Amino acid sequence: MYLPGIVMGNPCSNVLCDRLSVNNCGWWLYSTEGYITSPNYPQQYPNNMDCVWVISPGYEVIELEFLHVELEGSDCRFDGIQVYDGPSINQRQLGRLCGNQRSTFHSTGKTLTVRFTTDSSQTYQGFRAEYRST
Ligand SMILES: [Ca+2]
Repeated sequence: MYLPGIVMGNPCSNVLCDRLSVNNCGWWLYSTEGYITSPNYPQQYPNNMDCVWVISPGYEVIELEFLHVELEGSDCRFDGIQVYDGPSINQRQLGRLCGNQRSTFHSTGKTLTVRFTTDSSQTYQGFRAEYRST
């Protein structure tokens, strides 16, 4: 479900900003197209990250294409990417990526949320993903 109050409001009034201030990664994206990468990309990402990006360009639907993914492990127990169909990590999960998995995700509404978490050891190059709205 699209929640315009959250998208248009001050992002620092919700729990997302607590996360941003702690980890200094992830942000809100309002451009009609753009990209996100893991911290330090294409150098190795840090341990113990929990990054959240909210993609909210304001058009009908969003396509998010992961062009490069290089994470620890292949079973999502260590480091991973989760994609949610809406403005927070409490929305329906569209899918997740680990290891070298790549995919393209489509929102049903105007907002997508991406979360990237890493554990306490073993880092890799991370990921780059591009999004566009139509
Ligand atoms: Ca790791």
